[in-house]
Amino acid sequence: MKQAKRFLHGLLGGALLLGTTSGSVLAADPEICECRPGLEMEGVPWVRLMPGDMTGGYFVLRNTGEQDYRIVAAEAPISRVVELHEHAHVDGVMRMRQVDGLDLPAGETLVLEPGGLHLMFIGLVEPLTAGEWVPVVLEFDDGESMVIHARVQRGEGATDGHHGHDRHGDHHGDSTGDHMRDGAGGHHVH
Ligand SMILES: [Cu+2]
Repeated sequence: MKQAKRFLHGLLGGALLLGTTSGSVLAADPEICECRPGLEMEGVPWVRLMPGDMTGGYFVLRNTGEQDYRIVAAEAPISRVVELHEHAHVDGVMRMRQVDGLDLPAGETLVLEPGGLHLMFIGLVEPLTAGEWVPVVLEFDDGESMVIHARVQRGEGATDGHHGHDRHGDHHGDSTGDHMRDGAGGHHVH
């Protein structure tokens, strides 16, 4: 969340602050997931910044509830079509292909990530901008839907659902040796 805010801040400061003054604009982080009961978004959903007219979207969604879910479609204002895709080895080559749905049974976690399941945004209506938030509607097999917000960013390097790559301000006098830092030291998971 912190990271998202800083990103938004930079964006607004850079380009979009045309006569708007208040900091209240900056508080307008979109809700990452207007989740259905039992569902929790882990980390920040993201859309890859890509040249061309299609790109992928990724998120990690946990089902902590009792109810099984199945996502059967998605749509977003940034592209004409959003498909549900998987990567699969076909004759030794990784290919993407469309799937009918994404299952999210009770107690399970649905992971959309580069090289695996993903949302495919096809026919982008205009070029994306890093830091931009994209609303995505996920539609379920029971006719219900929910909105998530994904942030546009460059490839895996940035934040693909892992965290702790960007923790500044933690560098104070660490003279006790590197071996202290083994493991998941600096990662705060919420
Ligand atoms: Cu794809």
